[in-house]
Amino acid sequence: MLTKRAVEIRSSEVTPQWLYVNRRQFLTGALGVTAGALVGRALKDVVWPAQKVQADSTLKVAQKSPFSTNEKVTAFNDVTHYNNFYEFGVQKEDPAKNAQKFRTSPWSVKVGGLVEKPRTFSLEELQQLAPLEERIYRHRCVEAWSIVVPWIGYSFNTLLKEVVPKPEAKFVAFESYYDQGQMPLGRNAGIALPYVEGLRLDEAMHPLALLCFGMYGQTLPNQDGAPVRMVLPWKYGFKSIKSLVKIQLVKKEPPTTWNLQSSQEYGFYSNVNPNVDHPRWSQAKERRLGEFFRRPTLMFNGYADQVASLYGGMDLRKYF
Ligand SMILES: Nc1nc2c(c(=O)[nH]1)N[C@H]1C(S)=C(S)[C@@H](COP(=O)(O)O)O[C@H]1N2
Ligand SMILES: [Mo]
Repeated sequence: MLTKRAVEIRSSEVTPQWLYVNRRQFLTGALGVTAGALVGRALKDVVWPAQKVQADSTLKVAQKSPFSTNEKVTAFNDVTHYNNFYEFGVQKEDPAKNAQKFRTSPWSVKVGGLVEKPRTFSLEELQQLAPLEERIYRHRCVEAWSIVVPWIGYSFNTLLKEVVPKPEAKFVAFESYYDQGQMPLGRNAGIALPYVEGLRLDEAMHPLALLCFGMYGQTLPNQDGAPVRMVLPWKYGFKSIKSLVKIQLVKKEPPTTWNLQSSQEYGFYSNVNPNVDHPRWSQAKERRLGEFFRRPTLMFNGYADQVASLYGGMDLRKYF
């Protein structure tokens, strides 16, 4: 069982000691004895905002998940330096460079639309809805590269059950954070921002759909979608929307960023399918980062046993 919640191990245990001592000296020097009488957290946020973002890294995992693959995990360095996060630039090495100062605290996620209990969650509230699990998933980008990542989070359906979808709700619409000030390269990304994505409600309810807060035992690096993202391992990577700020339950299929950009190339479903090629390249094989030879791509990225029944009776060439 979880001995300590993620939010409890923040700052004091994770902050390097020199930083912690300096901060205390700074507080005492600047504010004298009155500092202790003030609300510690609020004061800390005011006095030392940048430190808070950088030093919070360890994320305690309560349990390993039976959904994990036993394939070799991709090197942390590859997963954090070969990214798609167009808000921070369109080259693979751009997000690692340009997202370093992205402010991810404080953070909140607004959940509403066709639900009985609409609510805005702080990141801390969201993290505590369920014990955090480590799930080692394959991730397959539509561009035909892939990675294996030990993500940390819990099934997205936990959040849905918390807000209680109304019977009319049929789809879930997701939206990423967007701020031109912090993301100046977003203007030149060639896609409409904020980034939006969507799932059919039954897909969103599937236990494999992960609400993700971390990876490799740490909170998410900014370039990988801090502080909270979706991970949908049976779908092409672009469905796994990063830096989530808004979730709406809706009646109709919501617009999705890459489909808006080019509907012939990127469908709403975008389930990994080696038998349906992208108009401009084959989807039969993929390159795993860190490996030389390409490997065959698996139907539903290897998750067919779990998810194929969601698409029974559907022509997967039509609903690509
Ligand atoms: N907001 C947002 N989410 C996004 C993207 C993006 O550009 N912006 N890129 C997507 C694509 S194409 C992929 S493959 C994955 C990449 O996740 P990773 O960089 O953590 O491997 O994020 C997806 N989520
Ligand atoms: Mo992707």
